[in-house]
Amino acid sequence: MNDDKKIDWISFYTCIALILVICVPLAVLPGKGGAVLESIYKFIANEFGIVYLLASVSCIGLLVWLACSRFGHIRLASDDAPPEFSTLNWIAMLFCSGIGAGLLFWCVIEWSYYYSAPPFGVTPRTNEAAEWASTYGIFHWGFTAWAFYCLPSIAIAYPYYVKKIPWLRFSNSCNRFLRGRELGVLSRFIDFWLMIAIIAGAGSALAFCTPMISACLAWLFGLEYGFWLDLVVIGLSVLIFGTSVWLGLKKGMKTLSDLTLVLGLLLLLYVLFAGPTDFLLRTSLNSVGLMLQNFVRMNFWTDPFARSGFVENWTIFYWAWWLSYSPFVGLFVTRISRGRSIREVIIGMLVFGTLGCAVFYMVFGNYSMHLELTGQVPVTEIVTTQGGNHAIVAVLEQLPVPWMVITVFTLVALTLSATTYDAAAQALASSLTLRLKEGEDPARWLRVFWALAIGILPATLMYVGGIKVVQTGILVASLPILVICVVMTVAFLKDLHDDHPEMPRG
Ligand code: NM2
Repeated sequence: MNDDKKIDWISFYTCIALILVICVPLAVLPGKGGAVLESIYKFIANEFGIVYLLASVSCIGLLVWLACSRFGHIRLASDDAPPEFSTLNWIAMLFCSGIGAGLLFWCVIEWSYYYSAPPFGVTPRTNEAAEWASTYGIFHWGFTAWAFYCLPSIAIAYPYYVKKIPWLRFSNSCNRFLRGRELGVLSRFIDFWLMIAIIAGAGSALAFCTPMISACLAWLFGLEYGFWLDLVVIGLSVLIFGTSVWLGLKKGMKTLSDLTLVLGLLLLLYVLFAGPTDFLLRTSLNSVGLMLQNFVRMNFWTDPFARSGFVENWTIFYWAWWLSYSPFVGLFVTRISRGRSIREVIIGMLVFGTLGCAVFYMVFGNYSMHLELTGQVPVTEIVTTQGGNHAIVAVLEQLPVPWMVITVFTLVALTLSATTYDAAAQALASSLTLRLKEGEDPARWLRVFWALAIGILPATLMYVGGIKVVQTGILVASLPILVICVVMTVAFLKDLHDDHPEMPRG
């Protein structure tokens, strides 16, 4: 094996041991493990919820300041070489790395939850509730959420490219405080936690998406929807992203991301024009206005008097979910952003990331809402009685040539989740590789190993504990990430000021 790609065996085995320590008790005592996790969820959401809200606001504020500041034009590269990937490829990859098929699941049905239990004390199932319902999903996948991805990306990329730390690990971001102890307990703890967050986050994606893809396949091929079909779907996803990981970044992930982008755009255009175009455009424009006008309110809303649970159940859960993905997305974005400036990364992620998610919500979410409001499909009822997957199929079925729509929808879901796992496997593999030169991929076997491990482990967890366990896991896993993110931000800002004391304004 190439000596430059030496594996950090201690971390490797400790990571595996950690996964077993978490999974085995849950597998053996599913009920008990689930109950413990559930009470932890409540405790964190109630006691620390406000910290997540504060973090999100600070994160977005900091990024806007950074993009406008003299530091914005700092290039993330150690030489003058042009960016490694074209801007379009780069945007496609950064979108696809952090967004999985969960987007497709939630964008079709999320509004229905808000319509029946709206925020701000609005009366359920009214026109006002519908306006908020079509807006809140965009907010939960919008600027604030992407800020959680963006800050770690820059904080990891800066030490890697500018300070030339020769490996690409999550703990790099705190290197200022860990210098000389790169393989010490604290550094290793940070890198282990990346693992835990990936397992929790990836589990969530699998938990939501596998049944959705199964339901689509069951409809397409007239199969019986059930456990075995879910297993086939997991196998299929693992096969796709395992192959992509094996092929490497340029042949695998890049191709898959481009394919996802094209298929996704075609699907959106089809629904926009084959569906009620006028309604979709009106509701979308209205939501943009409503969100922009209430952006501050939505970010700062703690619901202090009514305590309806909306903030804890939705906003805090979402922020935790984005946070749990943020380390691996940060590592992956670092890997693909050589030659980009800090400003470009911020704009690329906040603007294009938000835009990408928003169009799915605007087109699919509002289309689905239209079906309910016109009495064609009782989406809310199907969601509560049969589950989101059936509601999604019932919505897609209404479009002209439904088999084509459902086929493309399933393909986009498969490729989107494959790209997310691909990025996660890359991040894990690079975290366990000592000395990784700029532009280099970690060893192939290690990437494939993690691709299989993160496909199989969350699947086991999911069937042992169910979605609730996975959701709870996300919140638990995200709390230490929140602390690490604060430390990394302080380290990053101190480094910036030390390295660029008197730069002219740019
Ligand atoms: N986030 C973006 O399947 C997915 O879309 C996973 C979920 C963290 C809310 C990503």
